[in-house]
Amino acid sequence: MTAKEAFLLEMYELDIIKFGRFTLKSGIESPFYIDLRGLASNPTLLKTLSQHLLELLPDGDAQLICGVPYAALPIATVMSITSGIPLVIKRKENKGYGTQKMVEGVYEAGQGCLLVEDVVTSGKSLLETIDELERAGIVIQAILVVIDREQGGKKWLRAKGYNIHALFGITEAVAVFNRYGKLDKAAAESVLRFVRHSHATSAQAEKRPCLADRTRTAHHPVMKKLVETALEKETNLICAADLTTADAVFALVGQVGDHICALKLHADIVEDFSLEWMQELRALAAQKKFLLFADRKLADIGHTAGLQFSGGVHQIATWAELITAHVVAGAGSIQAIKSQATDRQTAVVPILQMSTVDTLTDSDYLKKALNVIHQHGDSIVAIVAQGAAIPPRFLKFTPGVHSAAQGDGSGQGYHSSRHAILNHGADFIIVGRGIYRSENPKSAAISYQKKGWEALKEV
Ligand code: 5BU
Repeated sequence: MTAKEAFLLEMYELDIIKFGRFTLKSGIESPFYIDLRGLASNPTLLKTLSQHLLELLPDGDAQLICGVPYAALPIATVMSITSGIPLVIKRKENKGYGTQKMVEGVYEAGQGCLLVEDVVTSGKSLLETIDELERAGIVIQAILVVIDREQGGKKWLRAKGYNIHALFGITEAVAVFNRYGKLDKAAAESVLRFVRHSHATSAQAEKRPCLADRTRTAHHPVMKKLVETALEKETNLICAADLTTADAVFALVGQVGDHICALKLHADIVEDFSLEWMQELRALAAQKKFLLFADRKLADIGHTAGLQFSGGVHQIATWAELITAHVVAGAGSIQAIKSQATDRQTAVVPILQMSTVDTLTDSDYLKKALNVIHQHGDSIVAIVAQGAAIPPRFLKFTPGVHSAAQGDGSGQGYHSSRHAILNHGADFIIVGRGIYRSENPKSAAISYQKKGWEALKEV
């Protein structure tokens, strides 16, 4: 075990890094929480940390050292004592009288400074401190951070030209905790997934139209129907009925039908699928008012995708109002659906970003996929995505929602419905096992319905 690893494990034992579900100051729900303020009361650990941070810059010739208040203040103080580099203190707020100086201590304009921070997330609060120091004439020589939450802040500051170093990245920390048995696989996956999908800020930055507005602006009849259904029933819940017999699907619909706006099906897992059964399901959907959604994930060349959509055993084109398609092969699947849904009875739901922890839908893929989506927007009503920003004309469907679990151990990653809606910008949530595996699917559906609808009103 390296000294750095031993230090990390000590931080874990002292609850400085915690795992679970935490709501951050920004309102974002995070699967981990870091609070280094407690470190001030542990002189030994503080000394070790200061040493590690100073070692990040072996040949540093800084003339000043400054900690971002408050958590990094004691860290910077110990670093100053250890290294002999004089400390300056940045005020959190202006005194409102006297010199109104924001930086206290003895310094001269033009001096180089090491800026110390406990955690970097978006980098915004660090930039505020940088601004104050620079206004006082201090030159930021390097920024030393204890933990990088890997949510873009370090990259952003580096792109702005700052020399920023982190002692640990959260990915590295998770690997260490996992290696030493402190974190189980599901929790580790949940953190990594959170990190990977942390496009949340950009998703939130673009104000999305509310459902009521969409009834006027809907560019596809299926979008209008879905939105009107959601508004009338006050639900943005899509239930994934991943059950393997026709009867089981029926039984589930009996329980949850009143609380959902769409029923998502994998027709190919229903052992006794028949078109007659589908007719009955359609009648039930009309009576209980929900849409039928085929999660077929078409991904082949256009010709094959067309046959899969309209032909075969399932004849999806005859019953599905929504169908998922990958764009990995280009626009072929979308075009095939478009050309066969001549009355616009079926709308396409392309998959942009998957919910799995090891999905290949990285930022490079997102860009290219969005290009395809843009070109065929008239037949698309919604996009399956997690935190990625999507064009506001489309609805966002987000699977990987569960109120209790963080993952399923087989790659699926979960967030709460609140997180999906408020942090990832979901308009509709897709819930499967959280409902049909619960003791009481009806009350589970009601709970997801209520939470989802309340969260949507907060957007
Ligand atoms: P769960 O039981 O809530 O994990 O089921 C989620 C459903 O959503 C399931 O039918 C998946 O096939 C589907 N899904 C998903 O989980 N993640 C994705 O990225 C996509 C679909 Br696309």
